[in-house]
Amino acid sequence: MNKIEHCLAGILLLCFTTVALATDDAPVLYQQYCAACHSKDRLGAQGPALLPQNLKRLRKKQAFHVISQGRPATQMQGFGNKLQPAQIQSLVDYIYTPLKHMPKWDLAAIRASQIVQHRAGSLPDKPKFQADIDNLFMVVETGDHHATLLDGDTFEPIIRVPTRFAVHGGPKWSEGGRYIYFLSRDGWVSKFDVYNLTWVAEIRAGINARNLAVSADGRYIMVANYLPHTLVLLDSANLDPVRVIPAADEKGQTSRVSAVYSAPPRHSFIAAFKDMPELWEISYPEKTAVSLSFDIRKLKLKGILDDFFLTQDYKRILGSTRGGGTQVIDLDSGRDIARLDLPGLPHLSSAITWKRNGTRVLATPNIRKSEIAIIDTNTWKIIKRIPTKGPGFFMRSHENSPYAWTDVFFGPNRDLMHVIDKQTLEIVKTLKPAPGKTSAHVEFTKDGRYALLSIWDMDGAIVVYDANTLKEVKRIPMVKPSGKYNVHNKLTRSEGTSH
Ligand code: DHE
Repeated sequence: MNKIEHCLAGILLLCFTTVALATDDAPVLYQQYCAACHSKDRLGAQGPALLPQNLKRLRKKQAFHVISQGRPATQMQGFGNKLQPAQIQSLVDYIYTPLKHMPKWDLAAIRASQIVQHRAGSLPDKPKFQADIDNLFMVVETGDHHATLLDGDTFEPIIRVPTRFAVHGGPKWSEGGRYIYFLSRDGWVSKFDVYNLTWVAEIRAGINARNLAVSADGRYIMVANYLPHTLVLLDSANLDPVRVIPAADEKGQTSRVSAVYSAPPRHSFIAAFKDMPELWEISYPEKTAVSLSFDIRKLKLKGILDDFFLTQDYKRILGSTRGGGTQVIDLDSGRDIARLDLPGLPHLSSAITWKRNGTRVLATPNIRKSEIAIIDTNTWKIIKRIPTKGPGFFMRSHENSPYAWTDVFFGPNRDLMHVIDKQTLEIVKTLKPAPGKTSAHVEFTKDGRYALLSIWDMDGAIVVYDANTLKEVKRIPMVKPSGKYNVHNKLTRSEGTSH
């Protein structure tokens, strides 16, 4: 090829690329820009399903804004610098078009997906390694979809195993730390036998799932789904599906499930919904019960709960709506007992509590405002708003620690971590463990002596701090370690961690 031909070929290639990029053929654009996170058939994967049924609360105008600007508090980036407005509009119209064939994900489909590698009872009942089981951590490494089992005394990894794609939320421990259950965004529940360091069973409970909860007695797993609109109850032994509970109101209008949590003292699961103002309490039978009845108590609310927090005694629930407004509901009477002035979007599922001046205070980060709100849980009054260097996502403490840790997850200061004195309610130190890299999600050892912090980076780490002197003790390389979960703190429902 001579120089002129080379130039012409270059111009042609440029024209072709421009034409290809300028296409407003929505299905093509979708495959190019959206499919990697939302799946090629729009059923959701790491990102939510993009179907009209799932977008009920998002007006088309807002969807246009989200595609061009991204969505705070999610991994959704903006495409305004890559796509023309007409192309964005064609994508909006495309995602609001119903699928020609809505896939069913019923009991039969769930059952057909089940994989049992080792049946319950077939593996030894003794750990294969030496460590205090009560002080183990499971670290989820979302960077390359792995999980690391960490010894909480030596801070040495015991094993690192691949997980399903995009595990989200906290994996849940059960039976004294023998088993741990993971959930991926695309609905896979995976059971890991810690004693034998192996996966034992898996099942796909939904097409797009939110989170899972384990019953207090360890016998049941409840999965909250976005798609389909269901709660799925599994028998924990081999993850056999027991029941699919449609998430629907009395008129048959279905809803995505916001989340489900276990309420051990109540012997129940508590679920809230994204598209209907209801709160469900699903009780499970005692071990000795003859019949398998799962009663559902449905409370009507004044507003939708997108995110919520259950008090330590499981008597009250504090819930927030993305559109604004935080309500306190008494779980026994179902009554709305207080309203809180918490502008922005308090991240209540990350809230923690502690005792101060004879009362129990609740502290919540806010994913739209640079503050930590401190609330008296007797009066439900806000007693302090602690200004931070940016909106935060997670918050943690421990019964034995004088400090509460909170990240600055969003904005230019995301490499900072504030340490707050739980009595004076002042920030006493701001750490910068890895300049330029997000530092987030702290979890304590079982005695509260050490705090483990994540550096959310492909070249990331767990940084271990002495929780009293706030000095670094150790750095363990990890691949974007999103969260870590300590057996003791989770199973004892420590006031300083999420449940
Ligand atoms: Fe999460 C927990 C919802 C985005 C990382 N997140 C949870 C839980 C819920 C939730 C309901 C509690 C689950 C549990 O542990 O039982 N998360 C949401 C959202 O609605 C939101 C804002 C939007 C979405 O994309 O679904 C969202 N979450 C994210 C992220 O973008 C994060 C930062 C990265 C990721 O992995 O996707 C993220 N979420 C986490 C983590 C937890 C979590 C690490 C566990 C917290 C804990 O310690 O308990």
